[in-house]
Amino acid sequence: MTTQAVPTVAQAVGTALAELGVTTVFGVVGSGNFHVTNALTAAGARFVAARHEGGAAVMADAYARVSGELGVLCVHQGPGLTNAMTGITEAAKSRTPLLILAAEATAPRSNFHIGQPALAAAVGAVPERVNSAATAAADLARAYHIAAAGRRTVLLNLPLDVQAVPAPVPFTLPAQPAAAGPETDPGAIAALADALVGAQRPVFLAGRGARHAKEDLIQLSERSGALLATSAVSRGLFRAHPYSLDVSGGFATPAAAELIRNADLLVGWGCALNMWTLRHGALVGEGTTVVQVDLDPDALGAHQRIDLGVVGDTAATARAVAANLERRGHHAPGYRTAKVAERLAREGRWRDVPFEAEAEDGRIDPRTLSAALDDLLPAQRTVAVDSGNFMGYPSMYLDVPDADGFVFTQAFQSIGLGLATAVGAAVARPDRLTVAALGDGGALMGVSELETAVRLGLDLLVVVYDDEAYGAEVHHFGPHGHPLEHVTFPPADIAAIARGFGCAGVTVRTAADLAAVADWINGPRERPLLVDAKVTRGQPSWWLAEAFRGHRPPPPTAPAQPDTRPP
Ligand SMILES: Cc1ncc(C[n+]2csc(CCOP(=O)(O)OP(=O)(O)O)c2C)c(N)n1
Ligand SMILES: [Mg+2]
Repeated sequence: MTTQAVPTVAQAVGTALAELGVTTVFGVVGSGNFHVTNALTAAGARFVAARHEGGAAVMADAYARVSGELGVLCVHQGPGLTNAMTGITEAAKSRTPLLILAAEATAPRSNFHIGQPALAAAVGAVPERVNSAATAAADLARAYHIAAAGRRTVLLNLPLDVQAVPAPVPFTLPAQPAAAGPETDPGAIAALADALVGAQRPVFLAGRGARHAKEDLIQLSERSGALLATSAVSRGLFRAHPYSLDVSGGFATPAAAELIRNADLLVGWGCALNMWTLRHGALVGEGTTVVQVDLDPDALGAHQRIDLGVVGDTAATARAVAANLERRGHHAPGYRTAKVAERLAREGRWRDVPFEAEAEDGRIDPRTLSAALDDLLPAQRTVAVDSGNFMGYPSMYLDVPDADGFVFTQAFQSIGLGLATAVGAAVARPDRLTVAALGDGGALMGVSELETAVRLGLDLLVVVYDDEAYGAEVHHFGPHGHPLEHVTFPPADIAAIARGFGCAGVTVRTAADLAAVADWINGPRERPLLVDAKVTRGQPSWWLAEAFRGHRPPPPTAPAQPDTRPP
């Protein structure tokens, strides 16, 4: 920390952010963000140094999701920002409140110069800039407000020349206008109440926008007899509730899918009702009434035809509808019959669904692995999942204690984010064991953050579902006779790689090999453990075919002649 009397703009910005309440900042430090980072930490914030900006961005996103705080990422100009772009895109698509402090090369001929605002805009982040010393406090206040109150991912560019000049004294941030929530139309409240009164088998689907509305939704569901389901990102919200269906969509158990399909009323609460949650509409029965409640009018009906759209906060709307039902004396058992309760108790979890383990020499069925891990892990856990064919196994076999216990950075469907997601979540919840569930492809893509996990001393278990392949592509294209040489790999000793980073490492080929995992879990857990689980390769996961329907046309059968077109 320099001792000059008048702080520079860089120093004033860092200090002001810590004073605004920023506690934790993720990043990689270069010359351009050196001073702002030091000012943040001098004023009391914690800086978590990642090994790649892609990891830092995802850590900041996951930290925000789990802690409920504003996420803050701090990067060098140019490549520091481009390295972070995939994580920034994930955050922007997820509406994560995230403030990115990025140095910005001012000289157009600098090697570091790129169009940073255009880059942000291209991925749905909000470009902002500290334009001058005179406007710096107002610029910072505006960017912070858009990110925190507006729940947006904001790129605050910090031009190098502006950073270096003295800041105004005092450096006072102007107050920002209080956000006015939308007035919910009383007619829409009454219409939703009418729909609930008329329904015999209502089901609630709670998305990210209902994470804060748990208690209000449970109360309304009790009054109206609704079953409770979530989208994948809100998994865990209704955990342990006797009428919880867990996740709706591709991850749903057969029992949950059938109960949702047989609903006569579906109400989406802060939930996009997209193809993932409704299996391309297959979970919407013929004649089912669909209602959607969302803060954002543009979200209504965007993915799924709806019969009624309600603009409003999910918690406030649920309370208003419950009050309406109370006035009418409506209190119905609805879908909450003894038969449904029994069925959910019997077959409400994937772990209750029988399967025949796939046999392959020296390899373990991913379901056997996941169920055994679920038994071994402490109940207080955070589960972070990467993308790939394997992803359904940890997502559905590993129980989570609540919605903060499941971190699903899948809005951009990028592989390679799972490990950094787990690191950010572990920083947010050091009281819980964090589990990173990765494919071998995603694990090797994001592997540098193993060093971060070791350095930070995180309570972290990394499980690699290692099929030595991009299994998602193998199972999609293989059955059609396409060549697979670019999506299959020779065996890699990922446990040894992890040991090189300072982790403990175990290779698992049979259920008996899990004894070493149990020892680690029940021991002092002094260093993270990576489990390289050599999983069977014969079958695609149950949800994969469903997922591929969403974003790729069915592959043609392999042509007789070699085909060099990209898939
Ligand atoms: C950054 C990125 N690159 C490529 C893809 C395409 N892709 C989707 S799944 C997948 C395979 C992932 O392999 P792995 O992590 O081993 O999981 P598996 O499918 O084998 O279970 C790939 C390459 C992607 N989604 N994101
Ligand atoms: Mg794989």
